[in-house]
Amino acid sequence: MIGTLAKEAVMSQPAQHFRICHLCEAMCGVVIEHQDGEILSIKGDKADPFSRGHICPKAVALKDLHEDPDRLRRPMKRVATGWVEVSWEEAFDEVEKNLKRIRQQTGGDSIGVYLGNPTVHTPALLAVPAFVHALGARQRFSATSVDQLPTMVANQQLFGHQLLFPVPDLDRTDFLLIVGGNPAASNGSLMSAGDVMGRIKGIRDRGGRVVVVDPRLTETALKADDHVFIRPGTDFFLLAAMASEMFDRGLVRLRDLEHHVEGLVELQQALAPFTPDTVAEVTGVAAERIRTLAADIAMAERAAIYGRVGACTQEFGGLTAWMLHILNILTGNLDREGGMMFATPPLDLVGLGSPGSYGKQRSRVRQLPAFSGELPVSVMAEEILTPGEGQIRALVTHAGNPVLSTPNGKQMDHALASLEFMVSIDIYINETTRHAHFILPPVSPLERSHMEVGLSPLMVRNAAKWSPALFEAPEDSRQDWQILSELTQRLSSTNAVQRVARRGLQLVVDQLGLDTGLDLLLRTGPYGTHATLSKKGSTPVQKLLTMVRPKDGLSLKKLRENPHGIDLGPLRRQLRSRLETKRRRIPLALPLYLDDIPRALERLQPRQPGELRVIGRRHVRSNNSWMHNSHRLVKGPNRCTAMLHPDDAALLGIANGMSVRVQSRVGAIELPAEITESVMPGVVCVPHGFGHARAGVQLRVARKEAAGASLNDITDERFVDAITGTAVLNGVSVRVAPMAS
Ligand SMILES: Nc1nc2c(c(=O)[nH]1)N[C@H]1C(S)=C(S)[C@@H](COP(=O)(O)OP(=O)(O)OC[C@H]3O[C@@H](n4cnc5c(=O)[nH]c(N)nc54)[C@H](O)[C@@H]3O)O[C@H]1N2
Ligand SMILES: Nc1nc2c(c(=O)[nH]1)N[C@H]1C(S)=C(S)[C@@H](COP(=O)(O)OP(=O)(O)OC[C@H]3O[C@@H](n4cnc5c(=O)[nH]c(N)nc54)[C@H](O)[C@@H]3O)O[C@H]1N2
Ligand code: SF4
Ligand SMILES: [Mo]
Repeated sequence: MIGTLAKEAVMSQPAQHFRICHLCEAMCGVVIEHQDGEILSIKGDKADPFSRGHICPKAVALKDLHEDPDRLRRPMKRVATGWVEVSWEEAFDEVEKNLKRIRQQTGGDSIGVYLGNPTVHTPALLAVPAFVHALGARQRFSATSVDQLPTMVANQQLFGHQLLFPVPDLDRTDFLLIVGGNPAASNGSLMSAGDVMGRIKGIRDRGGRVVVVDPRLTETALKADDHVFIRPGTDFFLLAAMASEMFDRGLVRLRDLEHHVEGLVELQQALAPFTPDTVAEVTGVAAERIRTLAADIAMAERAAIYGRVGACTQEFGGLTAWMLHILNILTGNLDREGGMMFATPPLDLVGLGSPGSYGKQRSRVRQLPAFSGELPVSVMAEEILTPGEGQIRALVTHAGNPVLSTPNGKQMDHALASLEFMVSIDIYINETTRHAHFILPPVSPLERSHMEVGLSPLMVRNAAKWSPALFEAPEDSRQDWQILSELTQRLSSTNAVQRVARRGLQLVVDQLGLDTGLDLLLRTGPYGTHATLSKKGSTPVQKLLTMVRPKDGLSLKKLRENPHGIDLGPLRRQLRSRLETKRRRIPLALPLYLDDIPRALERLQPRQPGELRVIGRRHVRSNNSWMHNSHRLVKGPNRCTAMLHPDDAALLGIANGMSVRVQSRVGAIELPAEITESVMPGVVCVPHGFGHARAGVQLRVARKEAAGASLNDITDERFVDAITGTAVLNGVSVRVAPMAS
């Protein structure tokens, strides 16, 4: 009795913690109510000016993730009998010894690194470049080449910097065209927008229009004014025909861009073969519809033409990403209010990061081009499996699951199993990390401070937010940046001069901590309290303005004082000062793109009878491959199904719910059929990120309740976009057959 009373006496009151949800690009503000180390509830933070109280069902997974018994708390070593916990010291020593040994024997060419998607969702991103440099890995890969690489290449080619992402000015546009994106499920991507569907609804409420181009009638399409079914992989044809139509009808209206572009005539000539009539059959979009769409967009006062994963990870991803930028330019909507604009983020990554370079290196086996020193992940398995000089013998993964996320997952599985040494910085023993020799787990996301550094150039409205850790990190634990920093120090060459020459920022992070590094960036950023870091192109006037900027500019202290975040206003025009291309012009007709047009012309054919192509699908309660271990998120009907049109199902003798086999060149998967008119005939739609039944995966809930099949066991590592090497994850040819019962 006394004991109970005493306990009650020390019980604290419930407290509120304001935080950014780091799970997707929407950056929602959440209010976490907690007491004595327990999370009581997670709700939307209405006082957050960016997300305005919006959250999605995944927010509650922050609690599940924190409490998940399968989430690793200690470094793990794989031994003959399974996994054992080891001390950080032993893990770091062994990792250092093995990586150095292999590097000494066969050099940096035999060391690979794979950076996964959550790398971008942790401020530890700032510690990554120095780590990769210290590791000396010459074979660098990331989720970029199964995602937005074509857009980054187009940014670099047209605007001179890979991170100059134009984002749709959702709050002011009159016309939004969404090509291959489903924000109702993804909550927006390459456009960080709290309450993205609320903002999209706002367009319609203002009398504007929203049109979705997608082979599936998606959740977003259902909320749009119009939906255009398109055959997978044919968006380039549609967009090129829209451009030709604009040229032919005199609808090209460059507005303020007139003096910023070159190559308009060559562009018009190159696109001439693609007209509404010539592309109607291949795209499955009627010529009249294409004409109307082109005219509507050209006439709209403010239009934003936006494309996402479905537009990038397809056969002509490079050309499609280029055409998306081109159409925004031809309609004068680039860098214009209500069009596609550049953010002015609190941390200026564009000023800090490399502009990017195309094709300076090629992959050893297949000669695919590198972008900014990074190779397309479609070649990673063959670089591990093909013997010879430069074969990858050791691999480091950070927050990545390439076995489920990259094409031909079975081959990747096999490749990882053959590595001489592998270390994963990760929180789970999953399909990928089960092959590692060591796993180094960071703390729970609630045990570290947070800022979305990597997403800062993508915000549809400028804002700044930072969250402190909610819970104290357990003793003897490490954050992602601390793991990376420790490895950086251990793996750097002992040459002191080289060490000092490392980026100033990295030294700050290593010596004074990540938050001090963030503070430095905020203070020297566009809203900071101090003079900007020396930046190309800043005029004396700009410098002067910076000097007289009021002292209460952005700093970490200011963000601490404003836990709901700070609004920094709508997007602003800035093309003139931002363009980093030669002569500060946008080259419209680059050979890189024009040279790929003959390949497209060869594909300008109608669909063969019976031809089936598989595309992907996302669900609001799932997140890539790693959030199926939350019972609350996976409960309910099986979401890992193969959607088929009723006409195709009838031809193949498949009934709803029947188990089917979907077969491609590289393999087959089995899963239930879901017959629905929401996919167009000729399309099979399967979500990615499932396939948890593989031996050794230690995700109890995912295995039991959501094992599913992995779409990437049938996507094909040989099928890539010719320009960028990006994996074709949408539009792979497949055969479908009912399973013998
Ligand atoms: N067929 C098909 N394939 C696709 C896609 C598709 O649309 N269709 N989409 C592609 C896209 S867009 C992407 S971005 C990729 C994603 O590809 P990946 O990044 O390779 O895979 P994820 O599923 O995001 O896996 C994230 C990993 O990070 C770990 N993790 C989670 N949080 C943390 C953390 O805070 N720290 C550390 N160190 N680890 C953490 C998880 O345990 C998991 O192992 O998948 C791609 N694959
Ligand atoms: N709930 C949830 N949210 C997420 C994620 C998640 O896995 N789950 N992942 C996050 C990540 S890493 C990313 S990159 C973003 C992705 O964000 P989005 O790109 O918005 O997400 P997807 O749902 O993959 O949308 C791609 C759409 O392209 C369509 N599509 C497929 N092939 C084609 C084609 O050939 N042409 C056209 N026009 N459309 C095509 C698909 O039917 C699909 O509707 O989402 C992020 N947010
Ligand atoms: S949309 Fe959902 S997952 Fe994305 S940031 Fe908001 S709450 Fe988190
Ligand atoms: Mo992604």
